[in-house]
Order: sequence, then C-alpha cells, then structure tokens
Amino acid sequence: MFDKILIANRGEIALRVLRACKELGIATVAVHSTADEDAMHVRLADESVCIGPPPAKDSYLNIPALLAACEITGADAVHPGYGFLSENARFAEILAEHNVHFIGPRPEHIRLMGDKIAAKRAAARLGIPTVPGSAGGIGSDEEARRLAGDIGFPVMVKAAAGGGGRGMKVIRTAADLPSALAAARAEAKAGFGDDTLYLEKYLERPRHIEIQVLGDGKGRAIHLGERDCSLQRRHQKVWEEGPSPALNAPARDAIGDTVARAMREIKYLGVGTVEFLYDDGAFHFIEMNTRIQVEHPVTEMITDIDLVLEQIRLAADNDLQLAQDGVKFHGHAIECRINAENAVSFRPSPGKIIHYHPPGGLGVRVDSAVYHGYAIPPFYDSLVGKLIVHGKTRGECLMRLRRALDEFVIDGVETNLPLFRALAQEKDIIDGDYHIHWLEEFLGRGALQP
Ligand code: MV4
Repeated sequence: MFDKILIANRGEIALRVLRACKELGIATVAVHSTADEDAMHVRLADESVCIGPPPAKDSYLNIPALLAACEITGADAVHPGYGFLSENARFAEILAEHNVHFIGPRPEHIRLMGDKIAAKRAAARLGIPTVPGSAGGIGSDEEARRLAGDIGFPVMVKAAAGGGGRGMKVIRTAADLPSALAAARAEAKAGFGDDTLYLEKYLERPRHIEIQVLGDGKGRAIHLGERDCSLQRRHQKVWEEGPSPALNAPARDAIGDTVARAMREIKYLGVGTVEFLYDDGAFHFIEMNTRIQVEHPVTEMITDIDLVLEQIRLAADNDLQLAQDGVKFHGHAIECRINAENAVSFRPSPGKIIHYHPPGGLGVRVDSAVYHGYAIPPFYDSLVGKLIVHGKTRGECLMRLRRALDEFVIDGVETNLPLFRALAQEKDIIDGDYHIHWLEEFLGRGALQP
C-alpha cells in the first residue's frame, strides 16, 4: 500500500479522497493555488504545498510544480480526482518516469478512450453496442454525404478529440452537410488541434445512462450498476440517480455483464465509467471516462462500496476482491449538484458564505468542502457540494430529498437549491419520465421565473 498520497485537486473531491486516505492510514499531501489557502482540504491534510497562482493552468494543471511537490514531500502516489489532470495520459507517464504511482488506469487506456473514434472502435470490437455511424474518421464532404445517406438523417457530426459535448453538430438534411462539417472542423481544430470528425445516427430523445466498472488490471473486472445522468444543462449534469428509472434488473445485468466482460478482456485497471445513450430499450456506447466521477456517490450509496478506497487499493496492485455476485444493489440514490449560481440565469455567484447549515438525518449525505465563513473563489467551477440522498425505494428517496432540500441553508451566495426544490415536485421527475433534453425544455418553459 502507499505511504503518502498527494491529492492533485481541490474542492469537495480533494476532501473525498483525503477521507479515503485517512481511513486507509495513508498520509496526505494537499496542493493548492494561492486562491485556495483557506480551503478545507488544505486544513485537513497532513501537509500542504502551494503550487502556483489562481489560474488552473498555473497551479492544478502545472505538472512541474506537482512533480516538485511530490519530490519535496516524498509522496509515492498521486490521486488526480476528476477534471484537471485526471485523464491526461502524459501526466500518468511522467509520474511513472519519476517513480510516483498514478491512481488511475494505465496511460494506454486513458489515451485510447481520449480518442473517441478509437474508443468506439474498441467498444464495438469488445461486443459493446455502439451508435450506428461511420467506421472511422470522415474524409471528403462527398464521403460524408454518402455515409449520411447510408445512416439516414438526422445525423450527428462529432470531433474525434472532443467529448463532453464540445465540437458536435446535428445535421437534419443533406443540404446542411457542407456548412455543418466546415463549422465542426473549424471548432475541432481550434478547440483540440485535431479536426478529425466522425458521423453517427442522431438519437432524438435518449437517456444518458452510464455503467460503473472496477478492474484490477489483471483480468478481473466487475460492474456496479448504472447511473442515470439525463438531467443536464449545457452538458453539465445537474441531477444523477441510480438505479435508472428506465431499467429493470435483467436489462441492468445484461448491459453490466457486457461491459464487465469487455473490461476483463482489456485488463482495465481502476475505476471507470462506460457512457451510453439509451433509446427505445437499446444501449448505444458513446464514450468511456477513465476517472472517478463527480456522481460516484450515487453508486456508493446503492452498493455500499467505497469507490475511492477501491481505486487506491487497485492502484497499489491489489487484486480485485469483490466478485460480481457479491455486489448487491439496495434501494435508490439521487445526487443534486449544488452550485453557487443564480437559479434562473445560471450566472456564477462566488463570494463569502455567511450562513451554512447542511441537512442531515437518515439517508442524507453531503459531500462538500465549504464551511461557515468560507469565501468561494471566482477562479474555478461553481460546485459548492453534492447532496446525496438514499432510500429503500425511489419514492422514499424523493421524500427524503424534499425534506433535505428544505433543511439546506446556504446564505451569502446564490445557489441552485431553488431549482432542485422545483424539480423534486415535478410530475415527470417523480414519474422518472425524462430524457437528455428534458431539463432544458423545462427551463425554456420559464418554469422557474420568480
Ligand atoms: C449524441 C446525441 C445524440 N445522438 N450522439 C453529448 C455529449 C457527448 N458525450 C455525446 N453527446 C450526445 N451524443 C448521438 N448519436 C446526443 C448527445 C447529447 C447529450 C448526451 C448525453 C447527455 C446530454 C446530452 C445533451 C445534448 C446532446
């Protein structure tokens, strides 16, 4: 096992990782920018190192500064959290070159899944169902027109180096193809320095369902069920839950087994998430994330498995001890991402929290790094924390969620708590009847105007 872990992140995930380290008896090193001197993860860590000025590119993304912090403190492993350097294959390699363990998958798997065309090809080869589309990158406009004709309109053009919704366009007719391709190419070139594009059948109103996996890099791998992340705005997830209201146990077992078998085949190491669009009873692979995700607590609550602890154990070369038939799913969990932003305009609202009272009681978990009197800096994302609620049934979970939202007090900054209070009363949400565009349509109806 590791002796000392450097946590290359900030906010609630830095604290989440720190908690797992403490339980394992591993010493912790916090790193922080000059804007995060008062952060909770810095206060609670055994040691801390300032790695640069506020902009992330000069601090949390500053690889030489992170290497120096490892060297100074003698950390033998780095946990990257999510975002920042968590899916940077080169960072994982550089750490290895300096004899520091990267707590994550092997660089080749990070790199494979970072190339969306290669990832999709690998998924198809491994027997994972994909969205019908081009076999690889598209060349000329003429080739694209032929492909789109075969696939059938509407189609979607995506950037091979994209992901998370950047560099995509919906194309509804052949006449729109040339301009959409040109725009997507330019966006991809400017955004990722790579203008390789691919085409897919456009699915109009799917759900976004993702499967959590765990592997030990030696051919053992299991799945931990799914999370439904369909409720999102501008590709930012807002509400995640598990199990998905759209799946039953046989459907879950079937897709879970397919994904777990694929992970065994590639000898995947660590935690990962395989993302699908779920449409008309069928799964279509879109991407794989090779990091711990923001919404991992949903899975922790319904499986009783500590994902960050498992991630650390697996990175330290331990065998996967959990067996698929030992994973039992109980009850239902919902996570709300509480942001410091105006609930209607979504404008960020950094500043000082002058009153903070998180909810508690049975089935209620709050993962947050803020505290009474803490000033949220303006330089990073606006996540204040996550409210995760568990219940024996989805109905009980929703009941508890309404109660917990009612109790939650965050004063001094604006938050999206009013959005969640509205969602938890909404018929479609209560019925589990929603898809990836539901929230934007709901907001478009002006349902939340004061
Ligand atoms: C799609 C799609 C419809 N059809 N692919 C957006 C993020 C990226 N990971 C994939 N995305 C989509 N791919 C096909 N063939 C619709 C989306 C999409 C979406 C997906 C998941 C969650 C939210 C979304 C919001 C808009 C579009």
